[in-house]
Amino acid sequence: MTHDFSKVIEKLLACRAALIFTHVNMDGDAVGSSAALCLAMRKLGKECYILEEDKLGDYLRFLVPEGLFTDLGADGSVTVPGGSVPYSWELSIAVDMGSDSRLERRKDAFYSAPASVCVDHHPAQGEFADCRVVDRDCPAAALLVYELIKELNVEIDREMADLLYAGIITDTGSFKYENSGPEAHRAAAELIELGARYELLSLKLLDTHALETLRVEDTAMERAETVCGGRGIVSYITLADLERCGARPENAETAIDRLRVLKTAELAAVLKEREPGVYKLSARSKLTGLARELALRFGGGGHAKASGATLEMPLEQAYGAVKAACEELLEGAEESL
Ligand SMILES: [Mn+2]
Repeated sequence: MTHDFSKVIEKLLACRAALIFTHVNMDGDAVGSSAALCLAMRKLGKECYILEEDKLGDYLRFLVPEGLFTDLGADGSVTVPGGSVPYSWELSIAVDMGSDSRLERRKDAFYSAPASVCVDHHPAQGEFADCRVVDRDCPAAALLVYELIKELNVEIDREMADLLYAGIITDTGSFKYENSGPEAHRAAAELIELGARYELLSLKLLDTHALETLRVEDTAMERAETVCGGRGIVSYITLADLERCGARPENAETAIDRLRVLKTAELAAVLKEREPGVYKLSARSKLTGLARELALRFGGGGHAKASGATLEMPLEQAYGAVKAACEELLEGAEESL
């Protein structure tokens, strides 16, 4: 898998300072790809930071060295650790971000730079940035960033290898998803040769959950209902549930994976209340693209088998609509399991 990074590289090399943006609610690929690129830029002598929208989840913190993140001030300005004047940068870099809607409050900051690039692997949802390398068939943004860093001739140290490996295992479900073809395996092998701590990373990223997360998963499980004779499974998690479990929104992220393993389920969906009356839909399908079809029905998108949407309506209405849509999609689709 080779991509033409020449224009992106031109911009990376031409700037003095850059700011990296990745999707809100960072996962292993978002943080892995953006932090590895940030470290590579610094090795090239550039000033570079990642502008966060929300704080990194606890389980990802061990991956990232101190001093890479900065956040948006209340007045919308960007300051960097130790600097009092607003940070000024010439290049905005988006990684692992399919749409500029995922910039949320950082949108003005992103477009305030004279130039912008985007390196991504989501199906395009409206083009943004002056210069783009987008490959929707690439399993992880970290894989694109790995290729880019090699082309920049930056030496990949163990810290960077860990970050890139983390991105790959996150987005391939530890090489279980359809997207984990030979490129992902080959890159993973190379990154292990460069020092990536694969056992520790798999353990910490994929096989470890906080007690609060297990409690939220249990809540979603207890309440789960099957639709279409067990071909679908749906559930929801409210803010009150999170409070009862002593949990934070990120503790609800894995509930969908618990539901998804139901033997007969071709499609799984979970609604997670983000703020009163605002529900994030997460959908997963096994062998079909039904997850994306479901998300599209609610104005969302994502990958064929893993996607999401946002519903702004009362819970009863949102949950009813999702159940009905699952039922309808499954009835219209041939049995896949
Ligand atoms: Mn990704």
